[in-house]
Amino acid sequence: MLQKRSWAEPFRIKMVESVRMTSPEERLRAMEEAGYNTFLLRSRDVYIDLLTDSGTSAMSDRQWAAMMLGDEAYAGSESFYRMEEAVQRRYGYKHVIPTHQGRGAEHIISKLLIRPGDVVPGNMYFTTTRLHQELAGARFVDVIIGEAHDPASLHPFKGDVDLAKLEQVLVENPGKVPYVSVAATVNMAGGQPISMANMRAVRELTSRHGVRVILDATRIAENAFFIQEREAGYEGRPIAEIVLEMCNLTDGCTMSAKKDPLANIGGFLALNDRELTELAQNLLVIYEGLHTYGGMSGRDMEAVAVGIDESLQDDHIRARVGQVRYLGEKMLGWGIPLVQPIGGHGIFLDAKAFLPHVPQAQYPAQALAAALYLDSGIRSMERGVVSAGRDPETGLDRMPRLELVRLTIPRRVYTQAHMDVTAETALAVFEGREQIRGLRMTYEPKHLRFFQARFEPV
Ligand code: PLI
Repeated sequence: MLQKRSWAEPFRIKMVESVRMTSPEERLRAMEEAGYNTFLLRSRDVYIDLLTDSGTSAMSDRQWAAMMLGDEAYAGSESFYRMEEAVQRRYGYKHVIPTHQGRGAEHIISKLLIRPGDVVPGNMYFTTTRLHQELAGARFVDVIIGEAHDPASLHPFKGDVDLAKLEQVLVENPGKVPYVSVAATVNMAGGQPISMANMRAVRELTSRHGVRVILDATRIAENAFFIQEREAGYEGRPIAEIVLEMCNLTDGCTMSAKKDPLANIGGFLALNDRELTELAQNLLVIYEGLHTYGGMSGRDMEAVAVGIDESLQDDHIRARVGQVRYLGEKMLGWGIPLVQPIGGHGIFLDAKAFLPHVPQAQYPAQALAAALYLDSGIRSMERGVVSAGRDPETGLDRMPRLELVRLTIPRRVYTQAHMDVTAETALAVFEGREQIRGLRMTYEPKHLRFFQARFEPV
């Protein structure tokens, strides 16, 4: 008798793309040419690409069909109005400002709201978000709960804001906090969710201080899945309803449509305040494009409009997070150290526990990402001291407690067999971990160094 019935993805595959397996010698040459930075590898040299879930989703037949309807008018494109309608209906904000991708929206909102000397609290930093806040003159203050910095903590909502820490920042900096930056889910913590109860408490606290809440909605559908699964009162509630409820607790959002909304490019800023919207639209024409395309083509906006609806279907999101969990549970079964609970968009290997013999100053996560590639051509990403960058005030490296390697799962792209191969790669590297050496940085760009830095083995 079958004890358990399996589930499968709610789609079938209509088009395929070949991938290439390389030899160990080819991979070593490619890694050396890439300066031990997986961002600098050519995709043709990658077998299973888990660098990011950003812009790497497989689009549906409906998205591709909608792209044929793209209205490429410079001004007043019908495609913009279709995307605007989808954003208003699904996320509930009044005004939609299209941008070329998420960081375009972060740039506009940071320029608009931040004055030099301001303080922006948030539930852990994200690289581009914090950099735009800093470039606008603010200092970012991390107010996430302490559990988020502990890879082994099983807290169900590691994305929650520590309300006491937030209140302290608000009390100590009157008139200097333009907004609180809240992400759902929290990428750098391992794709960890924030609870609705915590979001409601953040709303109440900030209302008392007259401070806005700007949501990073990039992976909000995944966040809603965890709320549906774990939070009292949300069991059985549709994902779409949970998303709308969460957005309603905020004043606006930035969105990278390259993640949840299943598009290959695109993003937006959404706001409720009319005056602020007009100012944002005015900045938009300087930095992105006219307010009815903002750096996207008409067909991109069509793909986003359809993708938003698809991203909020319960069976889609269950399969998406389910695939990530399948991979993580396999690795956990073999004792491979990773961030728990398993998050929404990828597996985050704990490089400090994986390579205890490599000091953090020798970039253990960067070295581990290189080792995974050398073993089987699987591409992952460092999320540790390299990504954290330097403190703008002291110029010294920030030494984050989390030193992670992210194996990020693109949406609707890979099969369960790809997950098996990935888990087996992690196991092979884990078994040979004592051979892995640290790295030294040989080239360091000024901003967002993880994208272009180069390394060599020590
Ligand atoms: O890559 P953009 O500019 O469309 O979006 C920036 C961005 C904002 N917020 C969050 C939480 C992100 O994860 C994010 C981009 N993330 C990338 C590229 C990633 O690989 O995770």
